[in-house]
Amino acid sequence: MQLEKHIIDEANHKQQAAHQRRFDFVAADINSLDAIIQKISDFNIAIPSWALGTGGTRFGRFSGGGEPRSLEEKIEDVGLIHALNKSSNSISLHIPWDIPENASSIKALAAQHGLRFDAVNSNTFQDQPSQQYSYKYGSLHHVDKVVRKQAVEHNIDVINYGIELESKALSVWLSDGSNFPGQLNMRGAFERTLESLHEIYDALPADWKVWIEYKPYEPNFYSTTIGDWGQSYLLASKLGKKAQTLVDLGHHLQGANIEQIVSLLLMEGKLAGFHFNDSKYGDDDLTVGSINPYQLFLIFNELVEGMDARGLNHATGIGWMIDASHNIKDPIEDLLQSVEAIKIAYAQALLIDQPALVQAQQNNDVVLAQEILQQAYRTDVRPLLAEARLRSGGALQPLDVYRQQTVRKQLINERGALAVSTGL
Ligand SMILES: [Mn+2]
Repeated sequence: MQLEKHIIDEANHKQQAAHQRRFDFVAADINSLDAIIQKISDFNIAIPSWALGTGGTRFGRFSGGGEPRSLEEKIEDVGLIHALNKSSNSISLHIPWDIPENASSIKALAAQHGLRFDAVNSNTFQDQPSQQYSYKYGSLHHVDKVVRKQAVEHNIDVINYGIELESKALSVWLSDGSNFPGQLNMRGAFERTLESLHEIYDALPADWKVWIEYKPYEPNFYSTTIGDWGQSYLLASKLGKKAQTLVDLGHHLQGANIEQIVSLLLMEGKLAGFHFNDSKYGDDDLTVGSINPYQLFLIFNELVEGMDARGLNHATGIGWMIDASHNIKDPIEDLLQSVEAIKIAYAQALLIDQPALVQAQQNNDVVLAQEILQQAYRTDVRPLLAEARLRSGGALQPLDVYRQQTVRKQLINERGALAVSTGL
């Protein structure tokens, strides 16, 4: 299904007076208001194809009903999100869960919804029925060359699918690691991973990047071969300019200072981009901003400051993507909330008085530095986001419209209560 523009316009009309009151209140104190609203409008976050279904856990999976049954229906769902929030203009595919059988018709369908294709993601953490060798003991780091070769070839296949869709990046996350001490020679595993990644790197088109994701544990519980940003950075540095480190917010041990990691990767030109989610304990894949919105704001402070220092365009300088797939919410509602939370943190970071912060840091005025950050963080920027959506043709209140239009009920009628999306 598609949401007609007049439905969004009618909903906006009803909310216009209340919006204007809230907007005028916050706008009165903001310098270069239109430039900030334009930046908020330009900032889009890619939706992963695996987030349109209800995620499961190792204990079970509870479908929410009306889940997309095909890549085409996943594109339709992202189209719904984008029609409402005008902030999700691309989709990130996971191969082999979402193989585009006919690239030109898939591209045409995406274009109808105003969408393009973000990074393509390979998968060597599961065995597929068609493959010859198992990844039980790893893929790119495997001790057996034939397994590594199979995994390298899969990644090259993914690049080729991506070329047809006009993607510009391959995103690699490896589950390779060990469950028990002694299982693996860690240096050997790293060296084999580097060698495999070199072969993949050599297959990248000139204008492509490879994004190397890290994760400290799970599914392996003793060591992960690309376990932290240092290991990813080391690989990316050895590979060359087209390789960068991807930061997934859920892939850190508790208490890790992610904003510092981001700051230094940006400094080195090695920050590929983000996988957004939130977590309380581990890689929980919770809705962005649901647990620790202040941390997200602090990360965006480093991003905005660091991107400005390098002259990067905020919207396109690095990759922005959600990587979450929670198990009880309506996935579309979850994604609307996540995009909103990301853009709130971004907008708040844009409001930080950077010259004053620099001065406070120079003076070692710790109290004032904190006040400057929290002045921005405690500003309710939601009316700015709503205004940016309004100006872009989206909904003032996307979630309200989604619910008023009973979209999920219609999707269930169309696809069935038992429709199950491919993926996790
Ligand atoms: Mn991720």
